[in-house]
Amino acid sequence: MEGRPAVDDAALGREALAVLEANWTGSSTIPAPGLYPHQWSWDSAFVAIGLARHLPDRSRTELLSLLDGQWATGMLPHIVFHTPEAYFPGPAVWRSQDIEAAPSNVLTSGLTAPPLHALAVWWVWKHTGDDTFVRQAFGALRAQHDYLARERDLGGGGLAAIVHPWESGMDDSPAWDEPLSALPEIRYGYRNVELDERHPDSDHDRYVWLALRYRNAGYRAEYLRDDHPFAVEDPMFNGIWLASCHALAELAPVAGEDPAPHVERAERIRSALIERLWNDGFYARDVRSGRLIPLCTVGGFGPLLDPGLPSAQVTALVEVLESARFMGATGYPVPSCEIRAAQFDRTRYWRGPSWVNTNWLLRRAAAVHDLGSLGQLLTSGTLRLVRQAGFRECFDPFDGSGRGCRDFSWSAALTLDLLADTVEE
Ligand code: 9WN
Repeated sequence: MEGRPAVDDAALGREALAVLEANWTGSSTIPAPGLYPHQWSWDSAFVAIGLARHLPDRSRTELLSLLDGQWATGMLPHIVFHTPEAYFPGPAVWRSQDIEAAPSNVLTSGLTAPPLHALAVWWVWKHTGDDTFVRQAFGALRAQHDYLARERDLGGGGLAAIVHPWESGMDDSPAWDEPLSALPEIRYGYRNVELDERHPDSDHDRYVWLALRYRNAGYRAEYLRDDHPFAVEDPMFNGIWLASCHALAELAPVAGEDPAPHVERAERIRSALIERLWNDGFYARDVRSGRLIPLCTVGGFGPLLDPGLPSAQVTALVEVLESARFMGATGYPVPSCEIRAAQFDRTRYWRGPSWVNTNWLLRRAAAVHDLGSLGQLLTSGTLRLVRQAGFRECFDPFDGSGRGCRDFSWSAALTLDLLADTVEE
């Protein structure tokens, strides 16, 4: 299905629903036909958010089927393989069936993804008032957060570290160039042809090498702590985690649980973000070198999702976001890397193009901080992108042309949410 320019909001909404219908497998939504034939973790959370006001039953099923892939450690995998569809790296690479903590009834990857799920459950609850769903999901979400606190605080300062670029959801972000360049040069010579446009050989081979090292170490926490060569504290991953802690605190009474531990965790993450990643902007920290990575990407705005972020940080971040370094110059919100950086590339994936999911997250941040005009700019700019180019994976931030695959689920789902907002405003 090709997204044609949709003349009015109702037509755009119908096209979005048609894409999500086509990508629905019966228990979850694939990110896009062909390239992504399984269930991806944060994609599912975005789909559930987008459908909450349209097909809430679908949102609930989506999230619960993702939680089926959770490991006994609490780790929520970044891919759940519900079908034997070919994908690289697939189950034969991850070998979750050899891991005792992995579920026995479904195959998964061994990495995690940005922990957006508590926010997604909260979102569904807010729009449906379904307490039973909250009670069904709460234990798994709490376990996911406990896992991050217990096994991923590799820097020891209260933040969760990603151990692979795929865990950020922003695979080829130039923020990972420096930690990746410290790894040995790898040449496996095999790769998914479809990835060619996206990642140079050397990056993709390093991604696979890192994943295999972790797998060969049995996905052990001690290996991550002592030996794994890639560990980065990402402001977007942690900003999302913080927002999800607030969500869990609000959901706790519904599930008959104490909100206090989640409030305390949110405060600890906020302090750690400011102490460890703030330097007139939020930057990723390479835990192995101990250095901040001096590059401004869209990930640096993640902590804006925190309603308790001090106003000094909020003001400084919004100024940069609206400036000619980001959306002030491009015409479309929000380039994934600041445009004056040498690494900026308007055509390449997370190295420059705009994405509907990060626009939606920043739209959410604007709502949290009562920044009405910023929120409107993000909504109208994002709707202009999908109206003109269809539900593409990402977009050239200067001319709005579509990049990556077509009929991309989160682009469709979050469009539905933005359309619902424009009706409510
Ligand atoms: C690796 C599915 C996923 C998204 C990520 C996006 C991309 C995969 C890839 O696609 O990652 O997991 O093949 O590059 O970067 O955000 O979840 O849509």
